[in-house]
Amino acid sequence: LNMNIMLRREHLLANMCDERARMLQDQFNVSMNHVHALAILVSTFHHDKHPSAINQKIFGEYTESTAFERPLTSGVAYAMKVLHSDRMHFERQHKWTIKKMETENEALVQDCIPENLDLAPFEDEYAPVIFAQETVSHIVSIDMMSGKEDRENILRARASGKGVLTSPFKLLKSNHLGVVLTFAVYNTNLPPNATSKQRIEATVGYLGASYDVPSLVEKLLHQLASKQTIAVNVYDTTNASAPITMYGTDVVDTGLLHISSLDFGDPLRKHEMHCRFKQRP
Ligand code: WA2
Repeated sequence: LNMNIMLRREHLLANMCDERARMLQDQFNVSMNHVHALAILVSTFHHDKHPSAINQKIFGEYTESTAFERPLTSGVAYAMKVLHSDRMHFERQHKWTIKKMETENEALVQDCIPENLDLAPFEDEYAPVIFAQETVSHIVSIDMMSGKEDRENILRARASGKGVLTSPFKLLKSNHLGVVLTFAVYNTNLPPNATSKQRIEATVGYLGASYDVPSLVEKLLHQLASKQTIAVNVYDTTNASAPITMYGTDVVDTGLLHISSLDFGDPLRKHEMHCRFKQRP
């Protein structure tokens, strides 16, 4: 009998964990598809249409009113590819200068230096945000290539043509770890078998979505009345020997552990959901 109860407990935990992992993965996949569609929208109505049919107001309204299509995202934005030789022209046209991304510590130090305009330093190219959903309007004019994680994502997205994910990192104006999903936008109709060199050359910009993982997973789990029963942790396990906690508090060992795999569609990143009962039997 005791054995039977133990087995049932194990099954219960496995089912609950798999269900939650599947929900998270499905919701992520839904929003990823919609972010992809936004990249095509920008290509069609901003780059292929002269004059462009999109400006910040239209992008802001459209992305706000379709936000329900992108569960788990905290905001979407579009950054343009700008070569250094085009920087002056670009800045004059937009009537603002390209800013460098900075950590909060740097910001504190720089606040003490008068006349510091935190201009992006000279690089061969930039990725300033020109359109943003209201929720992430603070990144407009910031060069996304000046942030390590964003830069890596941009380089990988444009060479591959796929949606790519960053490792968890602290997003701007957020106190949580989050991840960024990026799709490149291309100027020509690239053949499906295009080389990465062709892709890089045809790149005109980058459509990205940010995910504030802790608050969004919290919201998802809240919908399932089980928070008193099981403790859930989500990890980025890309580096198996140094997993990064994306959601959940310190683990309390209560005996049983179930691990459900999570697939967020970027083969370079690995994620897992770990579930435990909050109480021993
Ligand atoms: N979006 C929102 N908050 C952030 C962030 C970001 N990146 N990076 C750091 N904090 C426009 O991949 C292109 C969005 C980057 C896209």
